[in-house]
Amino acid sequence: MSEEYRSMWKELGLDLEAHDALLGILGNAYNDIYLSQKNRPEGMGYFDFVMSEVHGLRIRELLNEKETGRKIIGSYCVFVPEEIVLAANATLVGLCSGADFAMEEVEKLLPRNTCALIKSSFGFKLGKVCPYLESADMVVGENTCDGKKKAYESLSGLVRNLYVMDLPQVKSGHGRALLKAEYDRFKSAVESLTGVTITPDSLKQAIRTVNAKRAALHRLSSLRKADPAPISGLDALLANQVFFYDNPARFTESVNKICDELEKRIEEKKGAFPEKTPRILLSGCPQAVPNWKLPFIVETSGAVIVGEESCVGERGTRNLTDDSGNTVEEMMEAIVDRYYQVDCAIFTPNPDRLTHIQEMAASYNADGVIHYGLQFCQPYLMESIPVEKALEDKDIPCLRIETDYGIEDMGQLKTRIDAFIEQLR
Ligand code: BJ8
Repeated sequence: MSEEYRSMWKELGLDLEAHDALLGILGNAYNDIYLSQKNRPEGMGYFDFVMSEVHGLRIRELLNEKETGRKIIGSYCVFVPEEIVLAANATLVGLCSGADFAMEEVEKLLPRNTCALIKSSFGFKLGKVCPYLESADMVVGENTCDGKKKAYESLSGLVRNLYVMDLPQVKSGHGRALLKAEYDRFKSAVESLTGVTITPDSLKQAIRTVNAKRAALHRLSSLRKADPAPISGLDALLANQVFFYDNPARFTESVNKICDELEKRIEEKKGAFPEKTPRILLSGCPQAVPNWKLPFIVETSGAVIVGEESCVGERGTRNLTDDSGNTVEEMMEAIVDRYYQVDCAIFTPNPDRLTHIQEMAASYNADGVIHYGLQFCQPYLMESIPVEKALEDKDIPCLRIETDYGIEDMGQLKTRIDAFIEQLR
């Protein structure tokens, strides 16, 4: 790593030794999991580069933005509207993390039986290894699951400027009104952070920018319906993960470029895996970088992942925001309408998610669904049972997995996944 990056990390307050260790693990995992894949689209070179610079060049860019007065806002959930952030001339970055770090320290603040995603976020803070978190001028927490909402109480003592957004748990008139009130409050908070008043023009432009990012991923998703699948699930997951870090316009362009290449591959019947490879839909908890364990096992066991019903995937990016409004208020209503459709398992009841999984399984021609639940994640583990039932009703085999970020259960997971794939052949 260049000396320039090291001094940048030091200025951000990172623990350089711990950070070196993290980058070492990340680099090795990336080589073993990503670069060892065969038949990758050439366009993935861009994402390989992004990952190799995820704590380097991208952080340099964010710090350059800060020097011009632009603010950086970090978030842990897809309910934080990027449209509002961009319209106020700020940048949104995802902060969720997918690796265990500083667990001893974490367990002094959180019960051991907290999900890995929450623990990991604390670990990256306590271990001083996340340059995104340390660059953020505002960190947004949201009242979603009990684990997150209680964890933010402790996180408020660890990060500066934690902003907590309340979210509805029930999709009712009251629920929508709460979401609208909270988005209005968030808009005011972002405006006062940046000193920029959102205008109809800036909000429309922001909606279009975020819509373009999502539309590029929709295009990518629909190309995965082909058999042979033109891109591996691992590579498609990476694009969905980079969505949360990259410059929006550059991301959109890079995904569209891959899609152009995938269209040609489909014409030539060139796949990431041979035709008739068993096709799997993944459903459940979000998979943040570098949580690639499950797709790695699935795709080295003779199946291909063709879709992710996840917030790092279709649940997060599924709907566009109507950009036809003329006033800020009309567009704020459109933003609420768009996010209100996100069918996170924290909602009760949550029938739309079951229907959406059935629809995804059909439209991606999935032979089976693997439900991915993080240990101690009550919303998704509870909901995995009705998900399995809804799939049974459509004669779609479902395997429910409960795991964490550790590698200890890899052998056991592989045995179960092998048997599941065998059943699909
Ligand atoms: S909209 S899925 S990003 S809350 S895995 S922390 S639910 S105990 S992440 Fe999420 Fe927003 Fe919902 Fe999506 Fe809690 Fe479960 Fe942990 Fe989770």
